[in-house]
Amino acid sequence: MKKRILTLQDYSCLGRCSMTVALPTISASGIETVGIPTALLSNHTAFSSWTFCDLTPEILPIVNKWEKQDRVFDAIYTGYLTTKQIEDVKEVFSICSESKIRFVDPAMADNGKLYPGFEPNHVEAMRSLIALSDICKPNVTEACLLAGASMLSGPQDEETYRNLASIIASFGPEVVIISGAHKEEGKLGCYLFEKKKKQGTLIQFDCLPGAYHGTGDLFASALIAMIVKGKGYAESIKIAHELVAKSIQANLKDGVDGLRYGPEFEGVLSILNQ
Ligand code: PXL
Repeated sequence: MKKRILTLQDYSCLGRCSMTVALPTISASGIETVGIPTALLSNHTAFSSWTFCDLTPEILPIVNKWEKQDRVFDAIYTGYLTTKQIEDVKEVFSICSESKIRFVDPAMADNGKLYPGFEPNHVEAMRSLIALSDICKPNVTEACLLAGASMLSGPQDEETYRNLASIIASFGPEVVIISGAHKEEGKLGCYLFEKKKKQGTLIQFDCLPGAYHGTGDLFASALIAMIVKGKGYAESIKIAHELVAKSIQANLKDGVDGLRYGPEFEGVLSILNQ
């Protein structure tokens, strides 16, 4: 049976992120992508201004229109959501309850702060969504906010990441993957925590220069695609990282401003279908 992933996140027309990254990335892995755009923006919010059309009223009618067999997915993957959309997404989880994996990327903060437009109550709402997830993939900033811990930046020891991940796992998810974790300068990686094994591993890679918007979405899309393809968590993390690293190398080669226009992934997607 062909595999299918349902993803719910915004569609930002300009600046690679969210849906414009998820659709091609998951499709390139050979998995069908069913995308519900939760909002339409002219561009993502790291630009100086943007338009925003809220598509919340469409979410439940879309899912309710589908035949019963069309509501079963190998994974439901959520990304950037507004605070009030979280309740609707919980309802989608319930309607599509026969789906195998609920994968939540909190997509709400980076570099020590919430993205523009989010209030602190968003963190609480996101915690309630994470409680229903099987796999949660926060970055370090999001992990600190979700765990209610003080904000961290720079290298940390493994124990610190383990504490954050186990607090988040205690809310519900079986697996927590903290991206951007590292214990050495010049490295960047992921902390992988599996509740049933009661332990975690830090997987580190070399850090590339520059600042990029949308790499979290690229990483999350590739990660869930590889997990659905049946690769193990550590291998999925390595492949997703390789995709991000090769995309950044393309930005560097072409001199493209990755902070606004995002990771140049188009030429390297083939690594996902091997
Ligand atoms: O990459 C996360 C993201 C997704 N969608 C929108 C964003 C951001 C981060 O800023 O602004 C609209």
